[in-house]
Amino acid sequence: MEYVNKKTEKLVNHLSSKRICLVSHVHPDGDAVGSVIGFTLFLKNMGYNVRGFLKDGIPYQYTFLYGRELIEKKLTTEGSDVCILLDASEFSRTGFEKPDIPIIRIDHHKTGEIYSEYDIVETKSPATVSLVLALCKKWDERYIDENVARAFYTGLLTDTVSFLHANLFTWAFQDALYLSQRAHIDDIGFLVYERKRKSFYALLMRALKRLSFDFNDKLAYTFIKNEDFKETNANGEDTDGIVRHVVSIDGVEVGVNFIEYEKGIWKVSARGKGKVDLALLCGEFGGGGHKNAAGCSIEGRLEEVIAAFKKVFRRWEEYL
Ligand SMILES: [Mn+2]
Repeated sequence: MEYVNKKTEKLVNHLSSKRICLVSHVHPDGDAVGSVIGFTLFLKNMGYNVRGFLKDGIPYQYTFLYGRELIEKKLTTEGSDVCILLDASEFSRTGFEKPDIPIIRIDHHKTGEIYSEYDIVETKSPATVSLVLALCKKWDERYIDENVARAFYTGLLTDTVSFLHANLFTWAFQDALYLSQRAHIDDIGFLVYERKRKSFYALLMRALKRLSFDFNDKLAYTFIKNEDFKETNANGEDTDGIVRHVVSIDGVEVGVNFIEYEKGIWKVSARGKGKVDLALLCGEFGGGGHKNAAGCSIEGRLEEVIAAFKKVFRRWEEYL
């Protein structure tokens, strides 16, 4: 916390009277959405000139959040002095062209780029929203209103997979307590997890039918082909959560979903249970993330992509 305290103080001083734009990664998860929306609302409450951007917009499961309508899909940094990159290891993850104004990164991913002396990168943080919350508390906590708190709680809930994972549970629970005292949060779990579309189950059924195992059933994987999206009427948001079913199997250490969003380009979504460092593993393919949740992209035919992944995975075999 020492590091976060020092850095937040420094960043608050630096940002005062600046015009700010906020961005996060493509295929945004709850942490990306929660940190962009929550921070945008907070800065607006304080009277700042702020704009929030997400290339892919707000996914269906987060459309209940107040403030979603403020988030823009096309990045324009004209009129902004600084761009804050949230929950992303590098700017390229935003899907936007890198702007020519200073970038500051606030993130909890293990790997990535450092953009300035003001960056706050703390891997112990349970979510990026926790770092943004620390910043807002330092700034002026009176402006953390109901809507800000609900956005932050959504990020915390989803990035910890409903408090299933956290590098520091005490930190996660302290934030949850704080946010629950500032907003009613009892409906958020339902809104995020129990409003799945039929198309999600159509994709899930295909994925479960294709389950494969290797390395003595320690590795389980499945795949979703580009055609599957059209045939099931699903879109990219419907893949969210499928990999959890794969890794939840008893005895499986690592679960992987290979998703062909674009023809011939497979997005690898990997989840683990602590024995394999998936951030490092995915890093070998130019990706990254956290120890137990990471991703990367691999190009090629499905068989080649799976073989390439297994080849790298083999190096972790002794830890299984
Ligand atoms: Mn995150």
